[in-house]
Amino acid sequence: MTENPNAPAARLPTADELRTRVLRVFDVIGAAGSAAARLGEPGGQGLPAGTPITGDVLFTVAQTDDADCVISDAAQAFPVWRATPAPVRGALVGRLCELLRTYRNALAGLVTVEVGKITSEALGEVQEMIDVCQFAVGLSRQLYGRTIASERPGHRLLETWHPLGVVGVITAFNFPVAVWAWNTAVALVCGDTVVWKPSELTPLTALACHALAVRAAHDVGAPPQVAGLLLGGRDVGAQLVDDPRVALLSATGSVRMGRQVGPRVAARFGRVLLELGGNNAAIVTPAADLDLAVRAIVFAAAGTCGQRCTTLRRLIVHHSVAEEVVQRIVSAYRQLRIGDPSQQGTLVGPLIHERAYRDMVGALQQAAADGGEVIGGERHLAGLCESAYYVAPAVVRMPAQTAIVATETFAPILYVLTYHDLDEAIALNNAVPQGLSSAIFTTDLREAERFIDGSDCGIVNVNIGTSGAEIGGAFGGEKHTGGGREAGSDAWKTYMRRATNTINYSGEMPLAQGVQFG
Ligand code: UN1
Repeated sequence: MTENPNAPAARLPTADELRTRVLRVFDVIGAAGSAAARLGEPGGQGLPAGTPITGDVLFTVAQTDDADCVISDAAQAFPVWRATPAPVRGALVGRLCELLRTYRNALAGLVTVEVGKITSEALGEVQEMIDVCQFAVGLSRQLYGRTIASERPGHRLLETWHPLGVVGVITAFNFPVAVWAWNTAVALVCGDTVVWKPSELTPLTALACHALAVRAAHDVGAPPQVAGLLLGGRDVGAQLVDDPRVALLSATGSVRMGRQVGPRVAARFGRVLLELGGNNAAIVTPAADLDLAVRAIVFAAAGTCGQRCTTLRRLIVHHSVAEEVVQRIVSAYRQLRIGDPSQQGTLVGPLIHERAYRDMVGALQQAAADGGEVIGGERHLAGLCESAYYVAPAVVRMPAQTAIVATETFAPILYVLTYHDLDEAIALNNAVPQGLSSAIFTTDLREAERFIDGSDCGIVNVNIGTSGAEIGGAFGGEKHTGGGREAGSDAWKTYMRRATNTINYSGEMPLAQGVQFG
């Protein structure tokens, strides 16, 4: 792939500058001491903490040497925490919310360095944590159970909700902190304690957020062990998967990971919440407002450099508007500034690592071999920095939905397919193994409603892209996406167990279903 001559002349920060930025964040959030205890020179023992901005390793982070001890601490804190009234538990999450708001810019800066998100999206990720904390504080007074009419006189039938125990949270690199917050804020008000195993690629943001959670606990007099952290590789994650004290394992990552984790937790009758891959499509009908559609499509497909699980990967356009839609996307893509994500005006930051780049190149080659016409996808800034992987987002016109189109490649590739009849478009939307997010662009109410009925995904949008969900709804998807739901709505129910209670206050002993016994 060749350099794009239109790429703006750019300078990337040096590794030393980025290191200084990271240390400043730990200083600002008041965690310099705890970070210093874990951060070492690059090349030392532990997890390499890198940045996709330059591809450099900035630090080595000490791994958790005794995962069992962290899980034990969380298990021991559970009886105290579950006995704490839910609104008082909410106070801890409320304090965390205040700290996140205070350090919003600093944390976003760390997200940018560690995963390469542009500043606005990094701020959005921190905002998502703040939003879910606010939601959870309200929830702490709304863990409602139902009462149900009993068939027997003098009997009351009701449901009560109880904490589960330790919740294990495994998160992916692309939302290094928001997904932890979705799970943790809700689990904590539900009375569970949490042990977090972040992606190996994002130990720095994890250290920072964990330090704030511990501080919030101290500030409100809660046991700090309610929010534990495990830093390490797969072996550490495996301990969380297999430990019988972990009542619920919430795991975000690849379908391959979910296939391993799901059955292992199920084998010990633990509960899982899986948030796996997506292969999200948007349909553009002849009745679409194209100005609106193109803006939404460009953000959903190229934003976050195509590295959201909700990224738009397939565009299913009516044949009558396909030419115009593709041209408008391609011309919008040409104006996206690609480069240092911390610089104002940049819209597309780097891919996370070389493997992601190789996967993108491989997918584009396969698509071309399948008869696809590839537009864009070139590497940028390689002359400036060989170890960082900046790419132009690609649009690929495909003759059909081939195997590569049905595969999730975690990179900014938008496959374009055309359709004649809406049923055919909805069938294409559904004809992939994953079922996370989907969208239709139309001003025709009937088309919109048919899509809401027909899409088999967990998220079905109208005149909105596939990504950028608000936390107020339940987030998650069907089929190979894993079926889990987290964040808002009644997703909290996964973090609690339901007890059905029948209370007899009658002084008689009538049996249900009219049974007579002696
Ligand atoms: C993810 O990519 O794992 O809906 C989560 C969105 C974000 C969350 C994405 N609110 O795009």
